[in-house]
Amino acid sequence: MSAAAVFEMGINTNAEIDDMPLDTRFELGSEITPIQAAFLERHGYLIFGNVASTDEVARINAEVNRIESEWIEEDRTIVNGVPIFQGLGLENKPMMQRIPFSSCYSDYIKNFIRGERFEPVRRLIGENVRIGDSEKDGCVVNTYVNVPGSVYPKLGWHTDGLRDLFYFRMPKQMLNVGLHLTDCPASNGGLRLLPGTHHQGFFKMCFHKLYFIDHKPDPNEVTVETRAGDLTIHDGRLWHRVQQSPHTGAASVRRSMYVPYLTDDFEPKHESSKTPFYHHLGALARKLKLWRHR
Ligand SMILES: O=C(O)CCC(=O)C(=O)O
Ligand SMILES: [Fe+2]
Repeated sequence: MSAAAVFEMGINTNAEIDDMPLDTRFELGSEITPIQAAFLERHGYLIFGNVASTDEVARINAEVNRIESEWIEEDRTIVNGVPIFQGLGLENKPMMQRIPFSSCYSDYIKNFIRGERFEPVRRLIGENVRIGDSEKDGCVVNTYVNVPGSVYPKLGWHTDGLRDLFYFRMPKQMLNVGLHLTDCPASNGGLRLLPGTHHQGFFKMCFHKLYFIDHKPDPNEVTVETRAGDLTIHDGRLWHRVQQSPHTGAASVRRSMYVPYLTDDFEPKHESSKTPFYHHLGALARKLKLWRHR
């Protein structure tokens, strides 16, 4: 293709994106289309509908529930140096609200996230990309619920590049891939994104909002409505949050699973891995919350 033709294609793609709603649900095919790539570049995220079937979602949820019961039984509080968020869920029963390294404890999840349908997502991230089952926090499952003993009913504004900011470096593009395991209409809270903020500079990425403390809706935020089985991709530099459900009990439950696609050096964790200091802070905050509840 000539340079002029490529240039023209770019102009047409941009014009098409101007007309697309911010909550467009795309279809995940065998490749990421130029429109999808351009939408991601412009806004910093993509929403794909119906990536996992109802049966697959049910199976993953069953696996997560099994891991949760086993860990409750074992009184496990930490995996590879990463604390599990432990709260009290429905009927005031112990609940694991953030399960790290899930794919190390479930062959089904481990194989599922390596399925052919995710190849275009993996290739979008880069050629030399691997799934880090035992790196960073592994494949994390978040379960939000709004009950008095919950330590995780919502998540304040943040970017996922905070760790880099501590080292005074601008995070490189990192794409976070989330599989949604429950239906979540806007009326049940859920994921909120601030489009285009992945293009902001270092200063705004540090100070645009108060990390994790600020929960206030932003007039420019986009509400991501998901059905169980949808997949989202968001740029790690984008500001986002999880809005608390206005419902309580079972109606407020929302579950998401984030698959770690990594490109940096292989750094597996193990039982004696040190707890990163920000996890110490979080663990303290959750303890205080539960203590106040008791
Ligand atoms: O639950 C979600 O969809 C978002 C979770 C999130 O932003 C995070 O864990 O950093
Ligand atoms: Fe996040």
